Amino acid sequence: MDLDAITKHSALHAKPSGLILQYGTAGFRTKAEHLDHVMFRMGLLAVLRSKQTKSTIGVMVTASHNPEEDNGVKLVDPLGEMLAPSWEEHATCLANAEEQDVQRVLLDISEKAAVDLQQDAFVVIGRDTRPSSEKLSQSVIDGITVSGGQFHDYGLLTTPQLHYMVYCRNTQGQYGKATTEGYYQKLSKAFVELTKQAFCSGDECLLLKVDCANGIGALKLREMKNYFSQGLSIQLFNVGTTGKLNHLCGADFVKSHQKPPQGIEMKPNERCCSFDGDADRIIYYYYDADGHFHLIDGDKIATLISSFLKELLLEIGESLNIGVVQTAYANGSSTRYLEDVMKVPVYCTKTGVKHLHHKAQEFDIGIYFEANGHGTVLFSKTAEMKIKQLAEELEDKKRKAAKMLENIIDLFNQAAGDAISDMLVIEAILALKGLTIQQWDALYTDLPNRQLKVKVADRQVISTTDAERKAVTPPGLQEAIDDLVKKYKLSRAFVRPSGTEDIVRVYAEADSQESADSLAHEVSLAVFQLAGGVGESPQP
Ligand code: G16
Repeated sequence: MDLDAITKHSALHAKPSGLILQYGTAGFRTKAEHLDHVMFRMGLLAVLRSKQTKSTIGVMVTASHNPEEDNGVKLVDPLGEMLAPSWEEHATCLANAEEQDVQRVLLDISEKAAVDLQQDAFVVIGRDTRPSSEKLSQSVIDGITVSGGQFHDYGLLTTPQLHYMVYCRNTQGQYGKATTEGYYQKLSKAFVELTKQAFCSGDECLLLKVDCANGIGALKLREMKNYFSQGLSIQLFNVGTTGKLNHLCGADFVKSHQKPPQGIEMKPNERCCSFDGDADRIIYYYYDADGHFHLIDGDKIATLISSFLKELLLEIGESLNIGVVQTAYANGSSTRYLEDVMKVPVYCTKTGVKHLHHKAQEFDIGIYFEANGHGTVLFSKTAEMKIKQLAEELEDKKRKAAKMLENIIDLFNQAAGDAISDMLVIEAILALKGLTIQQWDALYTDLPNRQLKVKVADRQVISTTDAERKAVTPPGLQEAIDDLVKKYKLSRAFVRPSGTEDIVRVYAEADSQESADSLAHEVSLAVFQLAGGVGESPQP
């Protein structure tokens, strides 16, 4: 590495003085205008990580669900997973180093992580449709080239597509072909195979309306539509021609406001879904005949998938070990249903798919979904081999079930939660089981809940424990929450600092919507008072 050249180029991507950022829930995120130096430095870091792992590393430029003005960056590790925690620390150190310290920090990281600097490096880059993304990804490329790395710029990609590319490249194509065409072919082939015998009558069950959040999902779904000449008819809304990214639309908006996005025409009982800005989350919803809005979130997606997989395993007579992973945001009814009715073990981790993914790897079949619609299913190598073998050996109905499992393995993006792949899995399951969206929704009834955001001077004053379900600091906050929770029936509440936005998140659930709203509001006030709220105090 030519350290002098790096220093020279680094000065062209100067860090704004006093700016401190942290590698959070999903990488760095803040206003796009503050990110040029971070992008350059993440180019440098990706080269080091590539040299150390002797593998291709991914860099995704996106701020996913955040407003259009924000941007962000995250690194993707060799098997398509999120960056290892120790490297998150290196990323934070490098991003915050003052200009004169960049060389030293790079050498420190190389030494601590035993990076062989003579090793070749290869990095792949993807970006979302934000106006700032193209220029910022150019800064990543500057960082890669000046540190002697090779790269391939995929340009516009969904985040899960970039994870997929990295996984394919590091498994020498075994996982799939590392092109968007390869991705479309793999998923559509599995979908078509899986739904071959689906019972589906009338046009209704084939039509799905998709809110694309004015983001990359629209472009990629449009490309992919050509691969489905039959089987599924999708109609796209919020495709980015007029509206702003994630503004009044998209999965995060629908989930947190519990109402439909703007810009979509919904008729009663029509199946609709929303992607988020980089198409790694999906949420379903519909209006019933009485005009009531129903939200089907990540918890219900996990339940649908778990019950389908359990049925297939029962059919083939194989008892692979299944686990479902959720976070504190999981609706209490979903956890009870999974544990008590479906008899599936459920685990709770901290927010952030990196934590859920890690836990899910402990099972033969690890199903993980955040309530916000971010998730996927992981199959262990042993499970995959067993299923493949059974698909050859078994006969009749059992063989059919094993074949279905084989196809569903291919349909899931096992590198990361993926709105396109999850959508196809859900559509296939609904068609195969002949389920309407109402029947799916009726699996269990969600406890009324509310999520709020509180602005504080420094959100790091709040620290948590017990998978974020209890606040440790500031003093008195958890006691205040405990007292408030006691006032309501079937209630639960927690607070945590967001890792993607400069706010504190508040979650509350209770036996009625009124109680959930009121509890969330009271907890917000406690946060505002005890954790240094700024601006206007929370209004009911
Ligand atoms: C990211 C993470 C998710 C997380 C979400 C919110 O989503 O990938 O795992 O749930 O942020 O995180 P926080 O509550 O810490 O702000 P996305 O879709 O924005 O990448």
